[in-house]
Formats: sequence, C-alpha cells, structure tokens
Amino acid sequence: LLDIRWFTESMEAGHPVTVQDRHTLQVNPKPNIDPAAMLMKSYACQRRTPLKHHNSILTDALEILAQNAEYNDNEGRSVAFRRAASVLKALPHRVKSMEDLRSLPCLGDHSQRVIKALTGIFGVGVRTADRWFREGLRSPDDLIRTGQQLNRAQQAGVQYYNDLQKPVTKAEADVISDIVEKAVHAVLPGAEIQLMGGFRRGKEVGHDVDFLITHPEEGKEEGLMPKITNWLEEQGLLLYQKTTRNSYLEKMDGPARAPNNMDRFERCFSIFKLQASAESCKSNSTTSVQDISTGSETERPRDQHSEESDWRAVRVDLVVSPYSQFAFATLGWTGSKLFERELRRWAGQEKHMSLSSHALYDSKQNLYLRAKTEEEIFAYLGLEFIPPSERNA
Ligand code: DCT
Ligand code: MG
Repeated sequence: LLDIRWFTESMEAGHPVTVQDRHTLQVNPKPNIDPAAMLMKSYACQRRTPLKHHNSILTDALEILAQNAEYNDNEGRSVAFRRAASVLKALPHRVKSMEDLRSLPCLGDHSQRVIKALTGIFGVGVRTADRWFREGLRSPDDLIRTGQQLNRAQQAGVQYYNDLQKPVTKAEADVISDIVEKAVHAVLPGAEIQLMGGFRRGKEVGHDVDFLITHPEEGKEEGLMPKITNWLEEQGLLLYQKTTRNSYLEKMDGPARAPNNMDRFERCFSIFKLQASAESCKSNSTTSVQDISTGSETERPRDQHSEESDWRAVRVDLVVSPYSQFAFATLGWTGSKLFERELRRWAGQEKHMSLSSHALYDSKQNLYLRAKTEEEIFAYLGLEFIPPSERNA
C-alpha cells in the first residue's frame, strides 16, 4: 500500500496538504518508507521531471484538482496540487494502490466543465467565462447565437475554436519552425530562432508553438516583430496577430520593483494558417512558403473554415529578445510553468537572488549576474544543470 506521507511532508512548509486533501486522496498511511521518496528534493528545479513518468493517472487527477482550484480563484490550493502532481512525476516508480485514487470526487461538476469549455477559447479568461456562464451561455456557439460583444482575440478564438482545441503535433511545429525561420531570415539575415516551450522539452503535442528570436548584434533585434508579422501577413500565413512592444528597462525594472511573472519582451500572440498538405511536404524542405500559402485563400474564405478544410489554425507565440538576455529568455520560455515558478522561488528563498526571463539579480552583492548560457544560470543558482527534457515538472 502507498505511504503518501512522504509526499505531504516533502511539500514545502508554505504549502502543506490540508486534512481535506488527505481525505480526498483516500490514501492509507503505512509505516514503510519509500527510499526514492526520502531522496525527493523539495524544489521542482532541483529534480529531474521527465515527460513520460510512472504516475500519470494520479498526476492527471491532481492536475484536474489544480485546475478546479484555479477556477475557484484559489491559487495557493492550485499550486499545492500542481506541486503534489509534480512530485509524483519525478518519482522513479509507479505508486501502488491506485484504485483508491481513481474514485476522486469533485472531478465531474458540470459547471466546471462548461467553464472549462469557455475558458478554452483563445482570448477568454476565467472571469469572462464565469460571467458568460452566469449569463446562461454554455458553448462557443451560444456566444455567436446571442450576439455577444467579442473583442478581436475572442472573435478569433470562437472562429477557430475547433482547430485551437486540437493539439498541435511535433510535425506541425516543425513545419511552422521552417516558416518562421524563413520569415525571420527574410527580414533580418543572421537572426537566430529557437523552438521553445513544450516542444523544446521533447513533448509530442502542445497547445501552441513558441519561438524565441534574437540577433548576435545587440540592437539589430529592435523593431523586428512588425517586420516578421508583415512578411507573414503578405504571405497569407496569419489569421490573427497581436504584438506587444518590449517594455523592459533594466534601470526601471531593477530589484526595487516588485517581481512580475510576465516578462516584457516584444511578443506576438498569433494564429497561423497551416496548410494540411504542408505536413506531408515536410520531408521536402525546398517547399517554399509561397507554395504553402497559395490556394486556400482563394478557394475558401477565412470565415468558412470547415472540418474538411485543407488548412488548420495553430496558435503561435513569437518572442524577441536582445542577445544579452537570450540565455535568461531561453530558460524562462522553456518551461514548464511550474519549473519556472520553482526556479524563481529557489532563487529568491535560497539564494537571495531575483530571476526573471530578462536577468538574474544578486541582492547580496547588489549586482546583475550576466550569462550566455542556461548552464551558467543554473551554476549561479547553485543548481545541478537540468536539461530541457527533464524540466517537465
Ligand atoms: N512562460 C512564461 N511566462 C509567460 C508565458 C509563458 O514564463 N507569461 C513560459 C512557461 C512555458 C513557456 O513559456 C511556454 O508557455 P506555454 O506555451 O503556455 O507552455 P508549454 O509548456 O509550451 O505548454 P504547451 O505544450 O501546452 O504549449
Ligand atoms: Mg507552448
């Protein structure tokens, strides 16, 4: 039988599992101690978390509870569940006596499912989804039927809803990588492009594709994003885009300022129009973007996208970073989200440092620590280097 005490105890002091949670998990405490559990490090950034692990049934359930807590605006509880799931992911063996855990309550509440469907729309947050739910709306179609006021992002979210629900495959991400590379090099030769997010961590599917772009000559990256999006738009490859400017200034954002989870790079939230045939053409790397973009635009207007369509919509995030911040941006944009959060917590609590996707500040020495590689940042933080494939916390 499972001894789950280790996992309650290994959760750091700030986020103990509540009596309620213990009860929810219905685990039978037994006095035998699991040696792997004894070795479990408390911060996610101290341990290796592979993508494929031994406890996904348990962690899926815990992550649903985490999501549930998030919908109820209980961030502390949500993070506690995510941390618990993350610990189980890092465990080198399967947890026994799963039967007890399968019958978890509070997973099937109908309203939660509806809100989940509504928050699943690109551009819609929990609060908006909750308001719509209280107004009696139950699906994306209801929004259109009742003539809800939608902003541009929400319109795109509803219009491409079905596509955006479908996971993006690694093969699709690779095709998009080729397109982005082509676009970036067309407008700024010598720029460097790196696939980020889940795909950099070795995931086979994701909800979007994330890219980080820089140029070895600092300053050349300024104003790059509009050029990229213009180029993509001219090729008919963008269904939606919203660019936010870089607002990071080291002097202004220095240690005195409260840390902000959001970074301030020039960033483009976009929806790409990806030809279905592009994937099968993938092996033929000479396929030009021009080829990919022709056809569908004339055959089928954007707003009549159907299931039989020869293209699909894919969420793509583009981020531009100055070269001097590239290592920090790379570390920040690789994820996972929990891993990032834990890195920042480790930095602050254990090292008196402040880590962001822009910089690492040492509060004891009162100076910024510069780094060219992720390895250097781990070293500053006194952490063993963990490769991207093992940051799936
Ligand atoms: N990130 C961040 N700050 C943000 C947004 C994202 O630090 N404001 C980081 C965390 C993970 C990474 O960027 C990419 O974000 P997502 O695409 O949301 O996560 P993912 O791990 O790539 O997940 P998915 O595979 O579903 O896209
Ligand atoms: Mg992603």
